[in-house]
Amino acid sequence: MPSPQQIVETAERYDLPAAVTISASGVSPDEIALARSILRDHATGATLTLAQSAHDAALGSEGYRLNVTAAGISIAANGGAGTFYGLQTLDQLLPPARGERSMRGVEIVDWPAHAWRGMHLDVSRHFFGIDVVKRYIDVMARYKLNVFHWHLTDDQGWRIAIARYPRLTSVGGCRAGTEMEGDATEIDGVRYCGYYTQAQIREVVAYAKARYVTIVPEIEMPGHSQAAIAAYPRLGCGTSAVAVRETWGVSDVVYCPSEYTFGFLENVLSEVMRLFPGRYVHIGGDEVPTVAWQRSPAVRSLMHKLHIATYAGVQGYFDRRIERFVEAHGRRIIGWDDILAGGVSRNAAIMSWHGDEGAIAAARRGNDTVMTPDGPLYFDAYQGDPNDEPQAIGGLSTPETIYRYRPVPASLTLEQSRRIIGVQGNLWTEYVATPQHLFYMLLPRMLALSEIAWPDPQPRTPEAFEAAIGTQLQWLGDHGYAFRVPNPEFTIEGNSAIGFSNVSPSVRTADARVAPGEVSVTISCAAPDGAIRYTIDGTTPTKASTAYNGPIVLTLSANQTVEISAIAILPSGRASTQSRLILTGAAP
Ligand code: TNX
Repeated sequence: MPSPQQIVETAERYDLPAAVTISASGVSPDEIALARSILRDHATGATLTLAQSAHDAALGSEGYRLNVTAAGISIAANGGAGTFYGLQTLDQLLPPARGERSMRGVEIVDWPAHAWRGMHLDVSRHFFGIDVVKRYIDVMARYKLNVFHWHLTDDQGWRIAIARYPRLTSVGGCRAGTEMEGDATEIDGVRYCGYYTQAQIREVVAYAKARYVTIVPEIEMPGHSQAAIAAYPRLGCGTSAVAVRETWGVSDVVYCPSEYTFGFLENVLSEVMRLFPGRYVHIGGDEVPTVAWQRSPAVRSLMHKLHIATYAGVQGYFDRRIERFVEAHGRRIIGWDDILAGGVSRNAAIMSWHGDEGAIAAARRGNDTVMTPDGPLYFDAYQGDPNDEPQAIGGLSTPETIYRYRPVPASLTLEQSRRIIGVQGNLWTEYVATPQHLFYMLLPRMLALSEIAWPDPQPRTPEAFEAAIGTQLQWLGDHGYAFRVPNPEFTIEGNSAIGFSNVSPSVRTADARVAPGEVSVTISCAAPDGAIRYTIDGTTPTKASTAYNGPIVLTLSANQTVEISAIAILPSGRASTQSRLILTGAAP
């Protein structure tokens, strides 16, 4: 996972030897070391040939060929990224450390459909230290994602040290409290702080680079900037001082388009660009309330002087000034699709979060666009019944809904569709306060993201994809990732179900009408070592409920309803939420 673009299984088998023999040409020592560590993890030797020379046009800069024959394993690529991805695939093909000592022959030719395969993380609403960030990047790279969008600033906290403006972190990095879960009117009164030093940022940038992940830093402007304005009140248009925001939602406190603000942002961005070598700088641009601008005499005179008629025009002026500065430093801006309203240049890349609409508008205008629609690709949405899940922002996003999402809108012409440079998941953290919860929100959903980011078209049905998740869950569990345990699935056998519909995936309840008589129900779970417990009396199953050991056989009479509820439990004791099957004997 993600599925390779082309894979052919051959009749050959490769019996793995005890010794490691690696022959490499053109490959960096880092990739050779990675190959060794993968073989060590699988407790095996192998005869492995790594060849890297830029001549295979079919592969591009990130593709690879991987062959397993009776004689050994070979990986060929044009560059380091291709070799790295070939090795990730090898890691998934090798038998487990205690598994059989041979491999099936395969010929794989693989390359990504999308150049931007991103995952975002909001560290402002809740802060995550660099060890957590590195684990996040690790798992991204394993599934061939290559852009880490680091949302470093927002109303609720400024998280990156800027040498020239120490108050950004000493004041902007702390809030006096946080709204209570489930009650936005109550503040817990617990001081909440966190930021990265520049040395830590450099460390993470280097760590990501070694895994072919580029970091896109986001410095929000002109909205979502209350933490910065709390630190340096002159940045705002208001006259009264503000504190770092303690509640979620959108703040009215925004940067004033003054020379002081532009000077500040240029100084901040200069430091940011020195830390992050990637091509893109994310300047935010979403959700900018204009009340502060409307009240400001300074904004009124600016509009008069520059003949700007609307507040969208003021944001356009703001964005273009910043864009000119960023471009003068050889970089490009990317911003949320809200920046389209003010009329940015063609060079600006757009991150489309308002469904596909922003992307369609951007692609038609000729702007490069990353698809990250609120809904399927918002990893802060619920993954199941809100009654069973930890508090989330709303909506529903499951591996299946993500897998079904098509990143290139069908209404675009071929020419316009070239503007869709990739796809990304966003993980906002208003309700995500711990690393454990963070990985619960990320995994296994991110595997579905990798499947729509890397191959195109999708080689598997959504059902086959969900079934294939199992092997990956084993790996994630073995490596200490606290993924969400997938809900058990039901299959009805021996009786042709009259109607079997997943009435509402959000409540994980299936409704089936069956012919009266004997009905056999099978329960399965994607996690290979998950044990299933169930009830048939309408109560919520617990770890003490009946253990599932094989098909449940029921005899249903006409109009009789039986409800089967099941949970999956891992050896670690972590359990899924319940899935319910409501079976009704059809009326004669
Ligand atoms: C909107 S998406 C925001 C974020 C919130 C998110 C919650 C976007 C560009 N802005 O500030 O965290 O909704 O889903």
